[in-house]
Amino acid sequence: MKKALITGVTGQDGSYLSEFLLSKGYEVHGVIRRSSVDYRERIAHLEGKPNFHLHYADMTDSMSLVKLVGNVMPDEIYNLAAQSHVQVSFDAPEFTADVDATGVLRLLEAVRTNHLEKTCRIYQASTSELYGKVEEVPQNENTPFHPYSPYAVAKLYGYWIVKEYREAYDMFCCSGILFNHESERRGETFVTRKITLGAARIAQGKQECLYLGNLDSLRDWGYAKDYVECMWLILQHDTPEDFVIATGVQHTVREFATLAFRYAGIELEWQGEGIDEKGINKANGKTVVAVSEDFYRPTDVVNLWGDPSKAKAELGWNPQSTSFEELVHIMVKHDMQKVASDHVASVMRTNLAEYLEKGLVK
Ligand code: NAP
Ligand code: G4F
Repeated sequence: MKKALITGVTGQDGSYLSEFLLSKGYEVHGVIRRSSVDYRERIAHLEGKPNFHLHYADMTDSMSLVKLVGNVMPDEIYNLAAQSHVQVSFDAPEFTADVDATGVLRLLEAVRTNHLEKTCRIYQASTSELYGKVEEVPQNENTPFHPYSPYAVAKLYGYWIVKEYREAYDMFCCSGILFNHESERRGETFVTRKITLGAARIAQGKQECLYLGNLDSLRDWGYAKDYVECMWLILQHDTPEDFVIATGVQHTVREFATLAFRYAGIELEWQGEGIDEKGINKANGKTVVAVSEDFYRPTDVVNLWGDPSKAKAELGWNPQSTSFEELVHIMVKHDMQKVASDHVASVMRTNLAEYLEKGLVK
């Protein structure tokens, strides 16, 4: 039985990758951080399974990583842990660098300290944000990098230190340069999930208006469930190499919103430009989407479009197994149900509080 160690196991990708590796017969070890609240929602259904184990450690704590790697002795490591929000990286640049840049170095050194450099394969979660202020479209493995946020600069260090350790110490360590991938488990402050949840709430009368930033921004959005398979394929390849993982299809934030609202039962009409642009509900003339400068970034990456030819040819991966339309549909369907069940739960809580106060239940 192969042993995999996943950092960032509580995140969107960590949860899908755990499910994927368990289905392949792996013993899966995940890294969690101490927190005052329970944030293990995405992996709650895996806890208690015989081949699924959790360990406390932190990417900012070398000693914890050295001990962890020595205890688990993994065959494969998937380094998914990161401060992964680009806008937040402008507010917390030093922390972002500590986790997303130096953290990668700490993990590589933990592998060397435990003398696993010849047996343990390492996957680094790299990103299309490295292309940043893009120098060509679409972007492939040979496109020059131009990082355009503290997050991207930190991830660029991660990319280069992985390449350096591969060449200097002959380690099997690789970067997957993944373009945006989304799902019903996506964090609620990333634009896609913010839109699908917002559309669901507005459709069910729980919210009036959704405020967004740059509607013209272009992304190559795929489905996270499809992308975790690629992480595994990269480590099963004969040679350690870096791969671009993308769908090869590009859409604007506006197009994502139009489709999400349509699936939620609202046809949008766009009026105005820039900060004054609005998404109007055609059925009643109400403004349901507006632009707020709060969501503009000091520097924004606006034209990401990946070329997955190498992954297709060398890994046999299908970049379009889930289409853009299917992805938006999956997310909206999930969030329509979530908003409805949150409402039922909240009514039940209110009723229960009232009954307890009146002494009707004990
Ligand atoms: P995510 O949902 O934000 O998950 C990030 C994970 O990192 C969480 O489990 C988080 O733990 C953990 N983490 C953060 N700081 C840590 C620390 N100091 N020590 C240990 N763990 C820490 O991100 P994701 O979307 O799954 O992305 C996974 C990886 O792929 C990230 O490295 C991201 O930068 C990269 N990436 C993502 C995309 C995308 O579109 N999703 C594209 C390209 C690259 P808590 O739960 O405790 O916060
Ligand atoms: O959803 P986003 O926050 O994702 P972003 O910045 O592309 O980063 C994600 O993908 C990267 C891969 O390219 C990962 F490396 C990274 O970890 C993360 O998972 O923003 C997408 C676009 C941006 O151009 C942003 O300016 O949407 C624009 N946007 C417009 N309104 C908004 C909003 N973004 C957010 N988060 N919130 C808005 O209201």
